[in-house]
Amino acid sequence: MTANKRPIVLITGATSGFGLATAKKFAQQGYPIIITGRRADRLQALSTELKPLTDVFSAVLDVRDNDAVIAFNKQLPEAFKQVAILINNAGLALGAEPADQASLANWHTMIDTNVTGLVNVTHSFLTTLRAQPSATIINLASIAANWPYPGSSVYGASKAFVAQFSRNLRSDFAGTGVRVTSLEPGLAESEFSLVRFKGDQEKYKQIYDNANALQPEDIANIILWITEQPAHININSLEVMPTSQAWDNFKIVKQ
Ligand code: NDP
Ligand code: 8X3
Repeated sequence: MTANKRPIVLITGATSGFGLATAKKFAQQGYPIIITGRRADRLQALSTELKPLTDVFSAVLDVRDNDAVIAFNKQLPEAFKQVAILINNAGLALGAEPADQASLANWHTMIDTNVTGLVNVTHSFLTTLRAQPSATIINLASIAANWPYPGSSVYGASKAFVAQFSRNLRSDFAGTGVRVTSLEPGLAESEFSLVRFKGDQEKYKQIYDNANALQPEDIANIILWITEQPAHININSLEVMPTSQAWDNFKIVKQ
């Protein structure tokens, strides 16, 4: 494919789940896409699949490594430099134990990825985004940013950071061409729970069987919709759940 005039889309965590579905969605619509993640084999396969549809640049990138993020940005080919849509999607949960039983290493990995990684990529691309006539940043937060639940301690807190960071960016960029959205999905079927529970297939089945969970394609559709709103509209935050999911009562632990 040759370079086209649609805005260039950068997606972190495009090797699975929401990121993968979003890459496919934007490619089908003819947007030039930059796909990143840590798993080179998956990026290669996706790149091969999508290149007949659009311009694709893929790069192995661990968002936790700020030197790598800066080098990645610097070394983007000329045709992909003017990123106008940033989908900060890379992220993970690890474990769901009560806080006093949780692993500190897991907590650090979630903070390093969901908070520091997202900040690294955002900071690196802000100058480019500001230089576009119109730009959109979509940050993957979660319902866990808004609602506490047992076992969510650092995961939920990391997503609350993402949600508030998004609102603060919005404040900074009010009246400019840069739009910012905090996208806050609930239960969605992807490798998320396999990662969270170290590949435990039983647990995966327990969570998703008969739950009619959101699918990655649902999130990809929403992401495309957000970006295709007229330039004067900013979707600040968007919380989305499957109809099978809702809030529960406050618990009262009797003594
Ligand atoms: P998946 O596990 O399917 O995908 C996660 C993606 O993040 C993978 O492509 C993975 O790629 C990438 N990733 C993880 N760590 C890093 C890293 N250090 N550097 C670069 N990429 C990384 O999960 P989902 O698609 O479900 O999750 C996507 C986002 O949505 C996450 O931020 C998650 O917290 C959030 N979310 C998920 C929900 C759900 O229920 N599924 C609900 C609400 C929010 P690789 O391993 O190749 O690096
Ligand atoms: C993922 C949704 O409810 O598992 O962010 O935390 S939840």
